[in-house]
Amino acid sequence: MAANTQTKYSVLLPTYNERENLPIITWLLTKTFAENNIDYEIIIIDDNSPDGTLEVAKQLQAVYGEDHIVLRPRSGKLGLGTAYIYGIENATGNFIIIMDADMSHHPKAIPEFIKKQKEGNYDIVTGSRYINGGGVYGWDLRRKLTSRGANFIADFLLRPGVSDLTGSFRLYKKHVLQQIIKATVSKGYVFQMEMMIRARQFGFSVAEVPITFVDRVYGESKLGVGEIIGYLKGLWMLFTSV
Ligand SMILES: Nc1nc2c(ncn2[C@@H]2O[C@H](COP(=O)(O)OP(=O)(O)OP(=O)(O)O)[C@@H](O)[C@H]2O)c(=O)[nH]1
Ligand SMILES: [Mg+2]
Repeated sequence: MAANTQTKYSVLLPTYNERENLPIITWLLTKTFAENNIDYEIIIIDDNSPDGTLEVAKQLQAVYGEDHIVLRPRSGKLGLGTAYIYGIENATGNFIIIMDADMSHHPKAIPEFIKKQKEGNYDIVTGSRYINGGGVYGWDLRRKLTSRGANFIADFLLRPGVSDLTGSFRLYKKHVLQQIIKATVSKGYVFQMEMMIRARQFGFSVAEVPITFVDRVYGESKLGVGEIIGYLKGLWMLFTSV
């Protein structure tokens, strides 16, 4: 118990049209932290979702309390990269957990991330779908191949030593994330990968934990040809510049 008193975890939860998913993910997060006696806050960064996600977030804050649910809404859809930066600026924890709000990332993995981090005092622990024990459920073959292909090409060109580069379920020491995010220039899917490349560049230690990724519970997916081309362009930029 005493070991946890100085350690606090800030979960950054960026949301855009997640009104159905948000109550479930919030409940699972609060349950996981409470059961494991972990000090935490959940920072919800909503970008003025047209589906009224912020109204749902306010109700959740009323239920779970302002010390556990922090609302940091923004006026429009400004993108994930700046949502994380805004979240970090508002975080009071010394560790940051980044995850999606659409239930693709299950909170039950968080205690494993924390355990792993402590084992080697790692700077970063990243959830991997592509190591033993991990996996992907609910995706069609096209989406699976796209994800595998994206990781394969990045691994081939950049040799980052991390098996899941495009995943976004990660635990960071706060100052480490601050430094990495400041150096990261990409947008879109390449963003998560660049963060790992920068981590290696700065010499930060990265450990992996297997995770099971499930396709989003509610809402439409947006991966299209534009995102794939954007990814390849970003990859090339990194390959020629890092
Ligand atoms: N604040 C904010 N959150 C966003 C934005 N775009 C996406 N998100 C959230 O970021 C997380 C990841 O986005 P997703 O849309 O799930 O991306 P994805 O998993 O690659 O694609 P899906 O197949 O649609 O799930 C989710 O919690 C989204 O609600 C944005 O512009 N601003
Ligand atoms: Mg998703």
